[in-house]
Amino acid sequence: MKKDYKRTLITTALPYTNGPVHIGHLAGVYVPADIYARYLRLAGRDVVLIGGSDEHGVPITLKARAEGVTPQDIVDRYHKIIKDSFEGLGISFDIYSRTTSDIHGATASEFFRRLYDNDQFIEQSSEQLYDPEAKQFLADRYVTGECPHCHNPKAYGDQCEACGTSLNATDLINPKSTISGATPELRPTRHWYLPLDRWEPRLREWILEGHKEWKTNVYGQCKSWLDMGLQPRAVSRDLSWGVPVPVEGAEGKVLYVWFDAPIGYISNTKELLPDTWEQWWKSDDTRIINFIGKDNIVFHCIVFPAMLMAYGDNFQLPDNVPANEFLNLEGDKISTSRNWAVWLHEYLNDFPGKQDTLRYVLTANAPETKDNDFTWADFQARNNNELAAILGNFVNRVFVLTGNYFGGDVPAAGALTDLDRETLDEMVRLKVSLTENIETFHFREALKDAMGYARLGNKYLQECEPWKLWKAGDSERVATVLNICLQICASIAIATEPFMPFSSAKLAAALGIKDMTWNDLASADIIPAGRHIEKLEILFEKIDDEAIKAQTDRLEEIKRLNAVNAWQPAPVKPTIEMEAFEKLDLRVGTVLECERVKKANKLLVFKIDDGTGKPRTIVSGIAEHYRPEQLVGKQVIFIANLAPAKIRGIESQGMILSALNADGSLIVSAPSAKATPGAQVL
Ligand code: B3M
Ligand code: ZN
Repeated sequence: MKKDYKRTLITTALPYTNGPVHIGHLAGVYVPADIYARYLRLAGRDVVLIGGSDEHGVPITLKARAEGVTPQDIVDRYHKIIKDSFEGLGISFDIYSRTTSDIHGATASEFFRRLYDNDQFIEQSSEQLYDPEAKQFLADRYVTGECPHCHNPKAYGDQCEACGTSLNATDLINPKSTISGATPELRPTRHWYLPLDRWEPRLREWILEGHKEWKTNVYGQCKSWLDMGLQPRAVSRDLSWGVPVPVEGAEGKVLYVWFDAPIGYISNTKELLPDTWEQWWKSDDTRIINFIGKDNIVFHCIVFPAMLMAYGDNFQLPDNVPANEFLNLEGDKISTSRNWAVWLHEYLNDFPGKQDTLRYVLTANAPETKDNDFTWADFQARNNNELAAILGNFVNRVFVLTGNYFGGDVPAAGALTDLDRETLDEMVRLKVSLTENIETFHFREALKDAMGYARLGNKYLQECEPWKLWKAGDSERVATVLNICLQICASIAIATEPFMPFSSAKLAAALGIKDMTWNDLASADIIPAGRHIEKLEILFEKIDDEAIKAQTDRLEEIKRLNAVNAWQPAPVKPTIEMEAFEKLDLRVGTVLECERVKKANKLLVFKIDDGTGKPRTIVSGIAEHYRPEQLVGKQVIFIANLAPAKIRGIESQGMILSALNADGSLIVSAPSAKATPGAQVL
C-alpha cells in the first residue's frame, strides 16, 4: 500500500446500461465505495469518487434488438434510471458520466491510437464465428453454447456465468447465434490484440510481490491467471455499436467494450477536472482504488493495468482493488434476465425515506469474503431490532430526557465517575477499531463499530438511570450523564455518516453540528454546554409486516412466472403397443367423500362412486393443491385396475389422474360433461 499519498481517486465499476441497478451491484460495489469516499472526506483527505455508465457492449445491442429500438434509446433510458437512483440512495459521486460522451470517445480513441503507433498491439487475422443469416460476426454475447469447462449449456461467448471462466466465442461447444439461432460458421477477420504476455513479468512483480495485502479472493484470482500464463487478447470487435477503431481500414470495427470501459474512469475524471485530471492519474502521490465485483477482477488487475503500462506516461496502477463476492436474494442467484432482484429505483419508490435501512442491511450483510444472502425478513429485523430499537431508541431517549429535565439546553458535565471515564475511553477504542476497519475495507466490521456507539450509549444510560437520579434530586449528576449521552449522540452522527448519511445528517442538524469531521469523533466536547438542541424527528420508523409481505409476494409471483417461462413438456415415453394400452382400465367416478389423511401433508383419501354401488377408496397425493371440500361432488378419471396398495394403513384401490402445470399448480382430470359413474374412458 502506498504510504505517502496526497489524494485518493476512487472508481466504481461502470454498470452496463442494459438494465437498472439492483442490490447485488450496490452491496458489491457502490455502497462500499461510497462509505470509503465519505469516510475520507470526513477525514479531510483529498478524494474524488468517479462513476459512470458502461454504454457499449453486446448486452445493450441485444436488448435494443429485442425491443426494436436503437442502442442509444436503451442507454439513454437506463443511464437516467441508474444515475437518478444512485443519487436517491446518496451515493456521493463527484461525477457520474457515461461512455457515450464525446470526451470518452476521444479519450478512448487516443488511447488506442497511441498504443497502435507505439507498436503495442499485434495485428492478426483469425477465424471468428459468423452468422450467415444475420450476415455479421458474432462476438461475445451474440453467441451462446456449451461451456468447455463446466458444460453449462448456456455459456456466453465471453464468459460462462456458471463457472465464472472467461471465454472466447470460439471456445464454445455447439455455438448458436443469439440473433438468428443459426449455427455460426468460421470466417477470417483481422483484429488488434494486446499482448498481455509482454507485461506478465511486470504484472507478476507488481501484484504477487507488491500487493500481498489485497483481499485473498482478488490476489488468488490474479495469481491463478498469472500462473496459467497470459495470452494476447483481442481489443477490437466486428460490431457497429462502440468506439470506432481509429485506424484506417478498420471500418465496421469498434473497440472491445472491456478496452474502452475502464478508460471511462479516465474520461470521467477529465470531464470533472479538465485542468487537473492528470494529477489524479499520473502523479506518484495519487492513490487509485477500484471498487468492483468479483467477475471484473481480471480486467482491473491484469488487462487494464497492462493497457496503462503500455501507454506509459506514468499512469498510476490501482493501489487496491477491493472486489466483493456476490449477493444472493432469498437464497437464489440475482439475475437481471430472470428479474430475480430488488431493483434500486423500485426500492426507493416502495420505501421512501428508507435509504439508510437499505445501506445498513447491505453493509451488515456485505459479501466481503463469501457470497451472502439478502432476505426481506432479515431486512425487516435489522431495521426494527437494530436501527429502530438500538440506535433510534437511544438518541430519542437522550433528546426526550434533555428536553424534560433541561428544557432542551445541553447541560454542563460536572465531576466524572469511573463509569464516565470508562465510557469515554470506550468511545476512543471504538474509533480506533472503526478507523482501522474502514481503512482496510472491512466495512461490515466497521459498521459494527459505528453501531457500537449506540450500544454503548444504551448501556451507559441503563447503568446510570438518570430518571431515578432526577427523582432523588441529584440534578447535577443527571447533567453529567446527559452531557455524556449527547456527546455519544454526536459521535453516532459522525461514525454513521459514511454508512447512513441521511439519518446522520438529521441527527447532526438536531444537535446543531455544522461541520462534522472524523477528528471530532469520540471527543467528549463536540457539543458545548448551553447549546439549545432541536427536537429530533424519528430516525428509523419500524417496518411493518405488510410492507415486507408485498415484497415477498412480488418475488413469489416472479418465481411463478419464471417457472412458466422455463417450462418444457416432459419427453414422451417410449412407444407402447395397443395391447398394453388396452390393459389399462380408466373410468369416471364421482367423489362422494374426501378427507385429509392424518399426519400426512400431501395425502387425501377419497370415497368414489364407481357405479358398482360400493364406494371405492383411493388415496391421492394432491392435498397441497386442493382442499377436500373443493372435490366433493366432482367427477374424476381414475385407474380402476391398478393393484391395490397400502398407503398409511389405508388400502388405495386405484389412482386419480391429474396434470401438473408449468407454474406448479395441479388439476385433476375430469370428463368434460357429466358422465355415468363407472363409465370407461377409451
Ligand atoms: N460493465 C461489467 C459489469 O457491469 C462492466 C464493468 C465495467 S468497469 C470498467 O459487471
Ligand atoms: Zn462453465
